[in-house]
Amino acid sequence: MFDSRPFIEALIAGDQAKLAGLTRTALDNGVAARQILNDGLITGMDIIGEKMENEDMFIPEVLLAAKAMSGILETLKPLLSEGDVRVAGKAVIGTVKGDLHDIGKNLVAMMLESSGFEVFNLGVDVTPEKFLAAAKENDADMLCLSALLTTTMPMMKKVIDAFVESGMRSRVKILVGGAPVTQKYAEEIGADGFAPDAGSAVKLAKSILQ
Ligand code: B1M
Repeated sequence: MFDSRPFIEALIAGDQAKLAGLTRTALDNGVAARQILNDGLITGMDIIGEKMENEDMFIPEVLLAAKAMSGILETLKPLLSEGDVRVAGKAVIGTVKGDLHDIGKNLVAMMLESSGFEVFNLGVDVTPEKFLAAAKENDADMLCLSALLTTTMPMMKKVIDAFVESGMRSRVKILVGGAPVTQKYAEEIGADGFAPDAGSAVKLAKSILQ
């Protein structure tokens, strides 16, 4: 029987070496990569998301856990046949044009990926046209926009306008986030939701795509 607890503990501790050892041993003992991913890592990330929301875990620890998980994902990816991973949805994410902050956005991307989303991370300083092209090309269900500056927040509205004008708006849920962004602002610009942190972004994304 697969015991997921050591994986969850090592993930919460951000201990990539321990996680790598546990993964190697489990694979050698015939545990499926899918089971390690779903029962160990994704469950662990769900717990971390809750801890983050409750302020039992803070950004540096969460970044460490996210990094550790990304490392193990690289090991598991080739072993996961198509259909093994619960694909929760396809998400395009990026920091809007004029804004170069990416730490929080990358954390959201990693946590979405860890929670079963296929994520297309466009990076920083992303134009509305680039968001639109990526959503079309990848048949995205969801768009996640990040802005850390009050001066770049209006760019989120420009992205939403571009989706409306192209006729794509009804096909893609749009979530926004970043330190200066609020629920009220999200409603004003016509976004489908706002998440104050990466943990709630995953929760919101899952509930909105259900
Ligand atoms: Co800048 N910066 N910065 N900065 N920077 C802030 C944002 C600022 C608040 C600092 C301050 O003055 N107190 C201020 C903005 C003021 C304002 O607009 N009101 C500021 C400024 C002014 C600037 C420059 C203009 C400074 C200058 O050059 N004069 C300049 C702008 C450059 C540009 O973008 N064009 C600038 C530059 C930089 C650095 C390059 C040096 C660096 C960024 C490095 C990088 O990202 N690779 C930087 C940093 C590090 C910061 C602070 C200190 C930290 C940001 C951060 O990474 N936080 C920041 C002050 C602060 O926020 N305390 C500041 C940690 C991160 C995990 O949190 O990004 O909030 P956060 O992400 C959270 C949530 O917001 C949410 O989830 C994340 C995880 O929980 N979230 C989402 C984020 N995106 C989401 C998307 C979603 C959902 C949730 O989609 C659905």
